[in-house]
Amino acid sequence: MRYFSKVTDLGDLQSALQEALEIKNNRFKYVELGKNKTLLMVFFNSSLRTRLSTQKAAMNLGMNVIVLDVNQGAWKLETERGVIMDGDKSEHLLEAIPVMGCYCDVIGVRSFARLKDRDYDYAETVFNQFVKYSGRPVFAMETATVHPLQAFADLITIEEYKEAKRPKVVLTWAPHPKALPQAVPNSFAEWMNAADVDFVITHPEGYELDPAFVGDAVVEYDQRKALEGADFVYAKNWSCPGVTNLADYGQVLSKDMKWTIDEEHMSWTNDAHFMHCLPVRRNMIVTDDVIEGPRSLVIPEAANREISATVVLKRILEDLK
Ligand code: AN0
Ligand code: CP
Repeated sequence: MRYFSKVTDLGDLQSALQEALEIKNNRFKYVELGKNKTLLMVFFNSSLRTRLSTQKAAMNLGMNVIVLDVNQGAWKLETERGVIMDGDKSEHLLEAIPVMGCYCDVIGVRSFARLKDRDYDYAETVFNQFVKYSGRPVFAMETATVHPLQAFADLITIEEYKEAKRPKVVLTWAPHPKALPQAVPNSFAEWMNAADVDFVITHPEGYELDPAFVGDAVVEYDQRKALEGADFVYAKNWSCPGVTNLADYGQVLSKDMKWTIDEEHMSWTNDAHFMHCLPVRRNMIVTDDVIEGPRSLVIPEAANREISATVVLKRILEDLK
């Protein structure tokens, strides 16, 4: 594997899941694979889990790790071509990327959606420049439109905790004070569509996700109907994807607290497990009682980020030229 941003990059998903569970039992099995190989993690945005779990994954594989926080100490980077650089940006991404490639063997990139221009975000302009100009394998650590390491960790978690052979999984929008990207729900939808689950998406009108990610999923606007019989409730906020109205792209259209997941919402489900990728705003997305309750999986999900990243880095290392 040379690039990782989508579920099909892993090939057969069942084999990838099996590999994840094997690695979880013996996470240092491939510790020789990354000897004298260097991972560079480039962050344009904040992170707790991705930073720690991906670094830990690289250490499981015997790699060296360099972390660059672009906004803390590096030169400010221009990302557009053709701009007269007479402002505060000292360096262009088109030089910075190949330079970064000189010092490492593999690159992970975190670069969130700007939520201003839908075409710019959905073209994955920043991530694709790393693919094109770094000369290195590149993987997504949440890009403008996808967060595949999270979706893979979530799928591993569902596999571990499911009680039915084909569980019902519900992705529900929940309120948040600020505009957030669609990367997490996009990838979650993409991965659930590829997995052996019954998948339902629920959100207020106007929050329709990009059809490329929704695929054949059932979209149910009545949150209560959607949650009925659910085995897993995956809550997440996202801003307007601009599918039905492009002018609303990146806007907060609703802060309706009736969508907050509380004990009453959970009582409509089949004693569902609660999931969220974190970081989460309590009592906006989910109440204290639900996130602290016995069916909450938020910590196991975070723990599985180390496993998803170990599988991805292992596969990239195996194909290094
Ligand atoms: C980010 C998001 O919603 O995409 C990162 C989630 C993993 N969340 C925030 O910025 C709060
Ligand atoms: N879930 C997740 O990616 O968290 P961070 O933003 O802390 O990395």
